[in-house]
Amino acid sequence: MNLWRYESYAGLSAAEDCGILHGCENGRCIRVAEGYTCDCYQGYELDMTSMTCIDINECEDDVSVEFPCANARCVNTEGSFRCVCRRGYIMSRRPNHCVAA
Ligand SMILES: [Ca+2]
Repeated sequence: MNLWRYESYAGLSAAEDCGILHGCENGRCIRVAEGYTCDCYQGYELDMTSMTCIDINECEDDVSVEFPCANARCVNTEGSFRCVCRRGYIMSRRPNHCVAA
């Protein structure tokens, strides 16, 4: 049964089990018709050339339609990002949204 096949491979991480170099670091190895691929964790995207999940730089303009931080500087972190309020601004209740102090 197809579902069982999928389940049996889901969650493999060791390179020798996965059949992919580095074994889907920052992701989950899944079996597909073509062989194996990596289902990357949130905040990561698959780099097809190296078949590894690499951090998404959320602070880059082309990633988000909207800049993720309001009145703040965007700092890219591994698997995520954070916003550092500009001088004279403090973090509001809205996530990643700074308001005038
Ligand atoms: Ca990031």
